[in-house]
Amino acid sequence: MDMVVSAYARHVLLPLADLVVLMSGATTREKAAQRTAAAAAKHERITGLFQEQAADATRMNLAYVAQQTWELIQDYDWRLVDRDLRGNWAHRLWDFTKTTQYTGTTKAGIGGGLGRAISAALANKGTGRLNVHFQPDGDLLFTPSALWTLANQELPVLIITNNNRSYANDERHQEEVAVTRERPVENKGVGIRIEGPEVDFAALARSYGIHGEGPITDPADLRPALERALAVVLSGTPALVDAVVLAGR
Ligand SMILES: Cc1ncc(C[n+]2csc(CCOP(=O)(O)OP(=O)(O)O)c2C)c(N)n1
Repeated sequence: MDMVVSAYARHVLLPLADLVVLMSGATTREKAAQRTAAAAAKHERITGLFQEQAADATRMNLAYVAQQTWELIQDYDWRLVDRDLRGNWAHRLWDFTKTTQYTGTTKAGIGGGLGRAISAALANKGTGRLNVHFQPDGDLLFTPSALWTLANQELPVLIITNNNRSYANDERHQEEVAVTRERPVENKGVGIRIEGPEVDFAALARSYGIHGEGPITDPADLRPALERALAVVLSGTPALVDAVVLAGR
């Protein structure tokens, strides 16, 4: 039987699920319990793998950056103001308990990251919330003047670059296209890799009047840099930590 229910899904779905279980026969309930247990076991196994990667302090991987940031901010009233790292590492490792803790997007034109962080930080201004923002390097190079706006408006945002020194998403596309069109794959980085010279994002931040840390290439240097930047942000102004990460997820 189909039944139309007009309601807010978030208010109705959980009680509805309970009701369905109550109305189900013993076999259905048993099957549901088995599925729940299997999903819980899978969740635990996958979380374990994520945490293993996050604990790997031998290289600047995205899981490590997310974890180091989390350990520092978890006791504050934090907000991830657009966007998560590639691979959604904050969502994999952080404990999100409120919908308001994330104002990010999954898909968007590049150059929009800091603009969206600015609007969230404006909304959070004066509330004591801690704005945290992961910033891909290519995205930042499209709209660096957003750094000036942050400084000008005294918006306390902790910016951590996801600096893989590449427009990496396009590098993957270039590779696929090269294979399909039988062109040399080694050319995939032409116009895409942000190297020779590398951009000094900490210096870029400083040039706009923002506290800059980095470039951080040694995992051991990340936490102290994050701590210094956090102190600046807690004093009410923005700070940027340039984390040079490995490409990929
Ligand atoms: C305005 C605009 N131009 C080009 C693209 C195509 N595009 C999608 S992702 C990407 C590269 C993004 O590089 P970066 O911001 O450094 O992130 P990464 O892929 O390295 O994680 C490009 C060029 C786009 N989405 N929007």
